[in-house]
Amino acid sequence: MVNFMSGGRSRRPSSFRYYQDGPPVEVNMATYRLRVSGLGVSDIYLDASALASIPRLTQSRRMVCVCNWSIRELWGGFLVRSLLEYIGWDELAKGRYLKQVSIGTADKGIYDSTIPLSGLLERDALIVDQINGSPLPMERGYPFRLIDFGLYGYKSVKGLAHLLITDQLKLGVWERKAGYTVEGTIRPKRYRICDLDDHRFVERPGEVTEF
Ligand SMILES: Nc1nc2c(c(=O)[nH]1)N[C@H]1C(S)=C(S)[C@@H](COP(=O)(O)O)O[C@H]1N2
Ligand SMILES: [Mo]
Repeated sequence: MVNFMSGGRSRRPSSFRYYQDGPPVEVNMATYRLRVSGLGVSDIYLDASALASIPRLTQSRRMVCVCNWSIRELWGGFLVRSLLEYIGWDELAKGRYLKQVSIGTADKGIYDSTIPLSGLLERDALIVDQINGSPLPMERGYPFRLIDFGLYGYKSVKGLAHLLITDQLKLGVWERKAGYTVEGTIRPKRYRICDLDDHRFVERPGEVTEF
C-alpha cells in the first residue's frame, strides 16, 4: 500500500518544527545588512556583496532538535571563523560569547540565543544561506542562519539580523520559555531521523556524524 503521508528525505514532523518568532514576511536583500557588534568596537554592517565575498564551503551535516528529531542536509555558506577573520575580529572572539539575534516581526517578536565562541569555533559552526543548493526558504531562515551542529537546534538562530560579541552568557528565548539548558549539547538518546525515515539511537553527546 502506498502511504502518501510517509517518507520523503526532507519531511519533518511539522509539529516539531519551530519558527517561534517569525519567519519574517519579506526580506529585501538590497537593504539587508548583517550587523556585527562587539565590546568597545564600532558596529559593522555587512551587505549581501560583503557577505558573498567570505570564503564559502558546502557541507553535509546533521541538525538535531531537542524534540527528538533530526535531519541531515547539504548546507552552503561559510564558517563563523571565516566571518570573524573577514572583519578582523578573530582576536576579540577569545573567551567571549556570541549572541545571535533574529530579524524581528511586529506580531511575533525576536528570537535569540547565545553560544560561547570557543565552542562555535572548535565545532566549525556555519553561517548558511543555502540548503541543498538553493537559497534558504523563508521558514528555514532566509537570508542567513547560524548552525552549531554539536548543539540542539534551539541554540542556532534562523533569519539572522545581528551577531553580538559579548562577555555575558544570557538565556535565549527557548531556554527561558521551555527551560532548555543554556549549553545545549546534543544528548545521547533515540531520535526520529527524518532523512532516513527511521529512528536511531545516538550514542555520544555532540554532533552526530555516524549516520
Ligand atoms: N529565528 C528563529 N530561529 C530558530 C527558531 C525559531 O523559532 N526562530 N527555532 C530553533 C529550533 S528549536 C530549531 S529545532 C531549528 C529548526 O530549524 P528548521 O526550521 O530548519 O527545521 O531552528 C532554530 N532557530
Ligand atoms: Mo527545536
